[in-house]
Amino acid sequence: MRRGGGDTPGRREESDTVSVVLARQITERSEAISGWVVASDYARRPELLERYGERGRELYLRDNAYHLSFLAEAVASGEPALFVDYVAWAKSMLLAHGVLVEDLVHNLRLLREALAVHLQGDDLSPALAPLDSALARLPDLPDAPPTFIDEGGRNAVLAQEYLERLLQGRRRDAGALIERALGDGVPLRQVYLDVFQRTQREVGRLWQLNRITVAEEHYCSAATQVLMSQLYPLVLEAPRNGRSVTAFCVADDLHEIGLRIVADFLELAGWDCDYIGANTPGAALIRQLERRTPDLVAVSVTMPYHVRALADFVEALRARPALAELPILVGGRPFLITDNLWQRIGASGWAADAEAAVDRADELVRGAA
Ligand code: B12
Repeated sequence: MRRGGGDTPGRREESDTVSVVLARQITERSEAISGWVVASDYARRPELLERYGERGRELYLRDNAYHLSFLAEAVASGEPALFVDYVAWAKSMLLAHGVLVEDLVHNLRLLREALAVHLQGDDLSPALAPLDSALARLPDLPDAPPTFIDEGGRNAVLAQEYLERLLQGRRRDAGALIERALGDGVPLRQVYLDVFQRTQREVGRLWQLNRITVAEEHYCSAATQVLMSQLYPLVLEAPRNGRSVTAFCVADDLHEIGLRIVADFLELAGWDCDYIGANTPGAALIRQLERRTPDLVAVSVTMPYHVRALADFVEALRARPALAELPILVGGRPFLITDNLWQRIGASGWAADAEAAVDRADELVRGAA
């Protein structure tokens, strides 16, 4: 598995400009494009009304707005893989909610037609490439993603039992299980990665497949967050190494558990961490960084359509003379899907998980000194 990379700060490339302009058009014209797709499909295939009813039309419109938000980011960043991953997700999600794969195929083909009608520019190929990749891959994409708790994996039994207890609403028992495992010698870092990270991803998969409700997902996430807070004193026991980091998630991104694990691993390695958490506006963060400048900034993004906010943050930071050289370490789901996204947005490096993040953070700060 790729675990991370990075050295000197990169720059957004000139060649991105056409893509960024097209992506902006997709975002601005999303409502018109979605309306065109749905009206065309219902006009061409009257059986849709019979299959999904009047409500189906509303859901279809909503889904297309969602498709377009992912497409826009894949176009802006020149990473079709982001959209292919999204279509894999959408395929299994839609199947679990009774939508036929052939209808998704029609949908994507119509989106292609709609872009030709609604976008302006001499060369629309950067906008069409992610759609073409997704259409080509769609038949081979699995109907359901595989479990994250593979039998035989390190601490897999512990993870499975922890998840079962949470799904049964037995939060205290789940906590007791973790306390016992730590007492039996399972290292804290393994509890974080093998149990919390894995079960969080599994919970997401179960929600995606319509096997648990959003309330059950919230319950599991909240229980794990409480437990992590209870374990925090163990994190603070580590001796300090004299380095500092500010960690945050970009504006509108509410997924903070991954970043929190990264922050706790850095604390365990001796870093002083200003953990800011979810949904942080870039401008406010820059003001804070000017007042209290750390050795490193660590930024998390989960939803691909928030990658632009990160790209804008990087650009804004680099434009401030006092902060221009500050190393920026990035991570989160979009970076697990693509190879070069971190470079394209001008970050200094990326890491696939909290363990790799510590190594990369050390390298970046050593390199900057
Ligand atoms: C919990 C959760 C939520 C919670 C978050 C609560 C919280 N307090 O954090 C809530 C309910 C808010 C939420 C909302 C949504 N979610 Co959500 N969510 C999840 C879930 C189940 C778990 C996230 C998590 O904790 N993962 C575990 C952590 C440990 O993993 P990680 O984030 O990858 O972090 C590791 C690495 O990536 C890396 N890393 C992460 N950040 C950083 C930063 C740096 C600097 C570095 C170096 C490394 C690094 O290190 C971390 C630790 O090892 C995921 C499933 C999943 N696969 O992750 C879905 C998931 C991400 N959500 C999803 C969706 C669709 C949504 C919503 C759009 C749903 C909706 N319709 O409203 C919204 C969007 C909200 C928003 N604006 O951000 C989808 C995304 C699908 C896609 N195609 O992109 C997922 C994948 C679920 C699924 N399987 O369908 N969600």
